[in-house]
Amino acid sequence: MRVSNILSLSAIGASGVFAQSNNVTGQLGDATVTTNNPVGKSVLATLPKDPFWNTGTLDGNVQGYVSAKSGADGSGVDYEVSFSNLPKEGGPFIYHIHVAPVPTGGNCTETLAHLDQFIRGEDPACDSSRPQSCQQGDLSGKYGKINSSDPFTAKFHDPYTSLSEGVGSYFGNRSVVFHFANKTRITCANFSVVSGNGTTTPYPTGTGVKASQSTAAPTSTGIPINAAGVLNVARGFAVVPVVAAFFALL
Ligand SMILES: [Cu+2]
Repeated sequence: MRVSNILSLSAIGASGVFAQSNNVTGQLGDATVTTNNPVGKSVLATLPKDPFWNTGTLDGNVQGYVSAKSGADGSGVDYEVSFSNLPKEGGPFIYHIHVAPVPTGGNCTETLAHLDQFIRGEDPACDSSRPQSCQQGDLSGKYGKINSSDPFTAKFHDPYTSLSEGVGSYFGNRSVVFHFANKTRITCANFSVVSGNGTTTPYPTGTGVKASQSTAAPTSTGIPINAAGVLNVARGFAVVPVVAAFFALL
């Protein structure tokens, strides 16, 4: 399945149908506004006690969280971020949504690359005046790096990420990574759903599936198998960030 998806993706890229040469944007175009985010749904990623990487400029770990909830009328996502106990040097710090969750053991490298469904890549840097042209996961690129203020807090609305399970822009099963300015990964945390899964039948992101949730049993890709028509499309998009990771590891 993976091979066939890579091949189909290559075909899209080669066709040039979505390619735009004048503006910086993804191979599949600019990011699109997400809709149908379940009203009342929220997710939270809280940084762990211990850092993944400590160069000696840290006293314990950076503390904080990224919380997010569905935007008004289900359009986009409203974020609230808070970080404190920042490293004494090495800023401005950056943070992103990465495609893969943090594995047991906390290895931030295994979160792979940024959420980048439209295959935009890292360079040139995100232009915050055109957030739709940036990697979807590049939250600090779009909404501000973390300078000297400690604690750092911010609230912003991002139209291009989703809390609707089963689409590629969904990040409730992904992670956030906090970096030094030089991109070294300091710490990372998984998002998890904390409330209001809307009309979507919840399924665990960790182990096991309850028998009562059989209508939404995970497939091997972790996507519920109900609503097959929608998911045939969604599955194609969902694999894009994974493929992109091969090109944009950092
Ligand atoms: Cu990152």
